[in-house]
Formats: sequence, structure tokens, C-alpha cells
Amino acid sequence: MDSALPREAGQLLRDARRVVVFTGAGISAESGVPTFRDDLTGLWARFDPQRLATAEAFHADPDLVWGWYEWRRARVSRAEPNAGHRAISIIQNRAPECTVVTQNVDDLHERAGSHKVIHLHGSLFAPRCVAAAHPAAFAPVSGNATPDEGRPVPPPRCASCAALVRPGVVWFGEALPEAALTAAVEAAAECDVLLTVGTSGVVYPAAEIPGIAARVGATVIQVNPEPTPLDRVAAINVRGTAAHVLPALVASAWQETVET
Ligand code: BV8
Repeated sequence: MDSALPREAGQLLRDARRVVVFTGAGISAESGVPTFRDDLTGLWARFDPQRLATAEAFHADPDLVWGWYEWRRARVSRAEPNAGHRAISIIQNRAPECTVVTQNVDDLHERAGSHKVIHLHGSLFAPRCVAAAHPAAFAPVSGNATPDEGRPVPPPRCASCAALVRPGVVWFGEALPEAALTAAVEAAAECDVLLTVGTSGVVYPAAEIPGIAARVGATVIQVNPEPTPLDRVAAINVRGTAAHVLPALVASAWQETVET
């Protein structure tokens, strides 16, 4: 159920000089990309993603973990950005300054037109070798791979040093990329408005970003159909989904229509 979008949200966004948009897996939900909170479907139903998304799981069973990421990459490659992603691209073009910071490892913000997106948790599209982080290329998703086949797949070997290739994501227990985290913290510490969309706000240190903005006096606006720990950080809580609320926010701020 969408709560009514408070009028002042559009005014605040229109009048802001520096905006940060902070997103989690919920922004991609309406593109058909499952969040971590969704029950994993099919073969993955018996695994805990927080156990699969670790270096230990990869070293214990590289084929299982690489197969999971290849299944996710196939799903993302078949997904399309939704109206929420497109609304964020408009916000980034309209605001004098706007930084998009995402926890997601998909490329849907970029495919919707957002630029210089800060990926705090890496990307499905940047595999690297485990030995020296040599970038690895991988075959484009073949047309006939069924997104839900979800079987273990042996990871490729590095063309430079023959070490195993791993997904280019940040696993639990791994440090976030220093440059990305620094840029995100700086943007949050200098913004007037921070829009947090589709994150449960439970994974750290990323979950600290909205609080950094609130502590410097920025207005935090949260868009999520469910309550989260960020409710107490947000000055405005909009109960609704990204693909519905964000186009309404853009229309309220700039009378601009987002293609839905
Ligand atoms: C680290 C990439 C240290 C992989 C991910 C305190 C400080 C620091 C660390 C910790 C700490 N406490 C605990 C930790 C450890 C840990 C952590 O936070 N654990 C949690 C579970 C308590 N953090 C770490 O391990 C981090 N590393 O701290 O390293 C260190 C330092 C130096 C040297 C060595 C080590 C690394 C964390 C990164 C993990 N990688 N992703 C992959 O994708 O496979 S995190 C992953 O889960 C996502 O990226 C996302 O950030 C997170 C949560 O996933 P979801 O829940 O699915 O998504 P989200 O949270 O966004 O929730 C979905 C939301 O959307 C919901 O609220 C839902 O209501 C909403 N929604 C649904 N539909 C819609 C919607 N909203 C809008 N519209 C809709 N349609």
C-alpha cells in the first residue's frame, strides 16, 4: 500500500543543491530481480545467502557459489530497469548535484541512464582472479540459458595467472572498496537531501550512510513498503514501492513524467 507522498518531499527535492540517492535490492525488485530478503527460489531455497555470499563458501565449493552468481547475472541480464531506476536518472539530471550510491551488484541504474554510480558492494559484471585481482572477462549470457537453472558451474581460470576467477562483489567479512566508501561518505556528509530507497538498512558499514546525512542536517526521505531501522533516521517515511513512489516524487518536484 502506497502512503500519500507528502508535498514537501517534492519541494525539498526541487530546492536541494546536493542530493544523494542511496539504494538497496528493493529498487530492483520491480525489475524481477530477487532481493536477499525474498525466499530464494528453486535450487537455492535451501541456502542462506549470507552464507553463500562469503569467501569461505567460495573456497569450500567454488562451483556452487560461482553457479549462484552466474544464475543471478543471467537474471539481471534479462531484467530491464524499472520506473524507479528511470526516475533516479531524471533526479540525477535535474538536481544541481546528485550522487547515486548503491549496495546492489546489478547494472540497472547504469542501464536506466544514471552515471558515476558508486557500487559499495561491487558488481556482478567485474569478475577478478583470487590471486592478484586480475580483471577477468566472461562470456555474455547465452540466449538459451534458463535463468532458473541454478546449477553449480565451475568458475573459469585467470588468463594471466591461472588462479580461480571469483565474482567481483564484496562478500560478508570483506572490506568495502575504500574509494567507493570514502566517496559515498563524503557525498552523504555534504548533501541537503538523501533519498534512501529499497534497503533494509541492516548491512554495515553501508547502512551508516543515511545516518551520516541526517547528522549533518540533511533531510532523509525513505521509500520502502516496509518499516526498517532507517525509519528513525528518516524525516519523511513514504510507505510504497520504488516504481510507484519515485515517479510521483519526480512529478511533484519538476512536473516531469517518468515512462512507467
Ligand atoms: C565488513 C554483495 C569488515 C554480495 C552484499 C558493523 C560494522 C561493520 C560490519 C559489520 C557490522 N555489523 C556486522 C557487520 C558484518 C557485516 C554485516 O553488516 N552483517 C549484517 C548481516 C549484520 N558486514 C560485512 O561483512 C561488510 N564487510 O564489515 O568488513 C572488514 C573491514 C576491514 C577488513 C576486513 C573486513 C560487507 C557487507 C557486504 C556484503 N555484500 N552484497 C552479493 O550481492 O552477493 S550485502 C547484500 O545484502 C546487499 O548488497 C544488501 O546490501 C544487503 C541486504 O540485502 P537485501 O535485504 O535483499 O536488500 P536490502 O537490504 O536492500 O532489503 C530489501 C529492502 O527492499 C527491504 O527493506 C524491502 O522492504 C524493500 N523492498 C522490497 N521491494 C521493494 C522494496 N523497496 C522499494 N520498492 C520495492 N518494490
